[in-house]
Amino acid sequence: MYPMTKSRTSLMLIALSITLLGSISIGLIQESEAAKGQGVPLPQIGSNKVCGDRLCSESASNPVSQKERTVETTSEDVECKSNEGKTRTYYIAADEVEWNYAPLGINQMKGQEFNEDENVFVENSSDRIGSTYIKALYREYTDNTFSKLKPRASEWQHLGTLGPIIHAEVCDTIKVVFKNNSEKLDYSVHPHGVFYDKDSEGAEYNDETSASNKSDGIVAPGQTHIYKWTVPERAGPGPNDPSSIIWMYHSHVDSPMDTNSGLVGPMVVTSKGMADSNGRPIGVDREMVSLFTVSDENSSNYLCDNLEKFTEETCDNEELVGDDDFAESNLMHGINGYVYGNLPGQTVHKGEHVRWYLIGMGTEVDLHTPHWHGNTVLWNGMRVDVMELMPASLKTVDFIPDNVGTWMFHCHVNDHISAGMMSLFKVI
Ligand SMILES: [Cu+2]
Repeated sequence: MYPMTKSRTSLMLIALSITLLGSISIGLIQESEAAKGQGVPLPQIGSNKVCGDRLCSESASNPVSQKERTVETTSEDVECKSNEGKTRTYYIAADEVEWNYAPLGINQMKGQEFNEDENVFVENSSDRIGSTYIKALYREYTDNTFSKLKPRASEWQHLGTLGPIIHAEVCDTIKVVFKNNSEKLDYSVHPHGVFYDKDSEGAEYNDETSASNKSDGIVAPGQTHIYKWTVPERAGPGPNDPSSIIWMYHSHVDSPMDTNSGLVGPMVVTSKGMADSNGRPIGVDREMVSLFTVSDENSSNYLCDNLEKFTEETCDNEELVGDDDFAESNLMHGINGYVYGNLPGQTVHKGEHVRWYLIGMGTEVDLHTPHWHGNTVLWNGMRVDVMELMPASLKTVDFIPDNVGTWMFHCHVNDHISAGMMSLFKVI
């Protein structure tokens, strides 16, 4: 190594001083921003020049939106006073129904009959179940007599196998009166995100609770349980979330079997003061929900019932039940329980504010990448047209459709495209 000369040492000291001074002044600017209660601003995304829609220009120029997009350095949790919020009551049953993954009977993505590869999943024969399966689904009723189904409004037709959407605002209480209408099987309702005591968790395990706290985890056939979930601030949108976020509820007696059987539903929580009287986010014109999952009908509670009902075989045929090709035929790659473009009701309007909630469920094959054609969405301040979902992922995106037409909305995983995890949405 060469000995350092005096003049070179002086130059390095000057450079170091300049660097240090620069760092200190940047630190002071950040500190003064934080001191104003604004948090430390994230880098600004986009600009008015390239942004053609409302969301984009708001994030670039509207100070309120800019504040929403900062990381808060101090937390001001909303304390919910008793009796402050509303109690929102839902009457939900687990009903055993026949569900057709392809009610149109064709590959609607192509407008053609199913081909040989597609018929692997949807064709019924003497030893293949086909596209219709017995499933257990959460369905909403009008009251606690559970005698009348609440009709599903047209805007929610696209929910498919999903249970009714539960809406609540921070500080509300959600009451789910649950009836298990299964003939033979125990079911429950376990929520994500919200606050619950042990008697409303909807899952039984070795948790040292007494018998009085265990009635929630296993609701026997014909029985009813009332779940009470409160909605504190920490169940609502965080600093980088939009005004409402997606949670879900599902049966948790045997979680893998129950969810493959169909018992999953969406739950949306809106920030305090940001919900209308129905608990829906103010300023959002339309909400959409999409569940991406490979429903493994081999691991459903109803495999044997389905074999008996739709084929000439039974579960006694162990060779068939253990056959790889048979198993593959029962892997239903669906969006809300529909394959190959059969999902109805995904219509949005040009220029309206759409909030699209995404749910992933399943196992290690359930790595899904929902992709919208023709339009882009905003997620956490980032512009994307593909999202990533893992099992039990819950994500919320916003967008304003600007491109009229009929577009694909599908999983971008190659295997899943081939197996039918595709749908159409319309911008009108
Ligand atoms: Cu996928």
